[in-house]
Amino acid sequence: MPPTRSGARLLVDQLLIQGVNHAFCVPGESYLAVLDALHDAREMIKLVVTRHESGATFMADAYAKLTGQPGVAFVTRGPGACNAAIGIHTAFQDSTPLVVFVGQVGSSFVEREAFQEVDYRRMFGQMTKWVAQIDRADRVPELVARAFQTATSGRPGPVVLALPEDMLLQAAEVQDALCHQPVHAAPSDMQIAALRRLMGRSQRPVVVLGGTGWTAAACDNFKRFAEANYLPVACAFRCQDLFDNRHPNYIGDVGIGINPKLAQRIKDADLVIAVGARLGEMTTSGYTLLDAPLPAQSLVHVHPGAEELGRVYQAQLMINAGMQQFASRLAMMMPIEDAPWRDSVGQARSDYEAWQQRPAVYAHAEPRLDLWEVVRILARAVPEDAIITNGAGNFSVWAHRFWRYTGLRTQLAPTAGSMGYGVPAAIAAKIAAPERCVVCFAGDGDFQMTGQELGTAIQYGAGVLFLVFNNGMYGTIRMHQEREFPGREHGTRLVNPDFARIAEAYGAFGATADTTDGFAIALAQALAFMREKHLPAVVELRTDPEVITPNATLTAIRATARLAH
Ligand SMILES: Cc1ncc(C[n+]2csc(CCOP(=O)(O)OP(=O)(O)O)c2C)c(N)n1
Ligand SMILES: [Mg+2]
Repeated sequence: MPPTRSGARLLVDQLLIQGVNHAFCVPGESYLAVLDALHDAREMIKLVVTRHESGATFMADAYAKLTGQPGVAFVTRGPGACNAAIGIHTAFQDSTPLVVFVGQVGSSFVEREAFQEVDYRRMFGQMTKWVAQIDRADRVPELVARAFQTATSGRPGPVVLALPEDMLLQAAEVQDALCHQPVHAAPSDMQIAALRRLMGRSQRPVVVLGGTGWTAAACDNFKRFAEANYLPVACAFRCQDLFDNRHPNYIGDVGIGINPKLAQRIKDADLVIAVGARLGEMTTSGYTLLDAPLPAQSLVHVHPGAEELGRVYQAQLMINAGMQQFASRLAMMMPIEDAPWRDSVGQARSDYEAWQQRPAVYAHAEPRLDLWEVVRILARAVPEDAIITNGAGNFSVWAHRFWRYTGLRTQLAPTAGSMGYGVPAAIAAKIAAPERCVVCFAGDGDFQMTGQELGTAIQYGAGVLFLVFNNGMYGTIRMHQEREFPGREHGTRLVNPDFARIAEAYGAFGATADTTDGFAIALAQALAFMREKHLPAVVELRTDPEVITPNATLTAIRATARLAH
């Protein structure tokens, strides 16, 4: 007979079986019993207490992206669940395996709109792979195992499990579950042969890598395939770490602010091989690089989720496969002989390198604080496997366009475009991989969405470098405003605090830079502080609000828009 255990103890025992060693939470009285059971498991499961539930779910998402293991978060009922929602939505759009446990009212009060009562099935129905409530303690092993199985298999994603308070205290005699086993489809011989045939007929192929589920071995296998076939390889929006950006076959990222030459190259291609990418709005420049639903180019779409294939694009060849399964077959595929596109890789690479030169916005005047130089100075100062995180905003373009991500798990960024992601993601990365250097790019708006997690970074000794690009506004929206409604700024200006002093108040290093040289000095001081104290540092960059993108000033955008209107 299995021992008698409470629902809460059963839950924590299942987490151990599922291989969980980190969980992120904001506590709530609704799941006190779980906290108590986690107390006994504290040597095995590190519980990271955050300042806001968005921090908990963003950290769990980043943890999963970085480690390849499902992220776990605990949040309390209604208000906690609402705060957590942004991380769940992000995990859904980013295909990140996540298991979120939410407190729930006791079963005797259910359906009375009791204190903080929400029906999570309706609330999270559209932004999770699965949402359920565990009503009986003896179902805990089964349902927790299914949560991990669902989150990690096929196209990964978030699962929410609600925990009625009385269930956590109920006693049950039930056996433990087994550890989950992520299951992924593999390509058939016929599909690999069909791919080779399409390649054999092509003159101008382009590859786009994206999505999740990649491993170091999968990336390596893919690299060998690309090299053997002289293929130009681009990466989807915010998936730039799937292929070493320094590699001669890497030709840039397909996202916001795409290199126009790369966009043209994709439009002119006769074969697009999209591997792992969802081919969403951002990766297709609003469904224009590939016409929807039937692209002009031949399309090979490889995706771990069967339901994703044919959702929008009617590909010539659809392959439902996990990245590891697909890439290992590619590495063994006989290369195409005398590939006619062989010499075009060099041209595509030159286009990428030209796109990384000093940008147009700085062509005429010497800026006081040169963000292009900032990226170069940073690249010289940190190890090549540094992890770069960011949230959403125009500032992130400086990282996406000018940073060279050196390989798998050097980038943590929300394809969902969630502001506030970068700060908690960086902290989670440092907690998960303390030996790595972690740098967060944040806008002034972006930073203030989750900047309070600086407290979490201090508490857990997460020595992360935060760069706050302060232009005194929600710049992205201002840019769109000037394009659509020139000269009518409204609701996008920000009055900001002194970010360096905020950092110091938390016990972090703080400095402000308003010149390029000033940045170099502040960076050196920040890195020295982080090395010595193992605590975070914040460097605020007072940027020129006119420099709204690497391509254009606000004034130029306004003037062009006025002419057009
Ligand atoms: C949670 C969330 N709220 C709102 C938006 C819409 N949005 C996208 S970028 C942006 C402004 C970002 O401002 P900031 O971080 O200062 O960066 P900047 O564009 O000024 O460089 C806003 C409000 C969003 N993407 N996510
Ligand atoms: Mg800003």
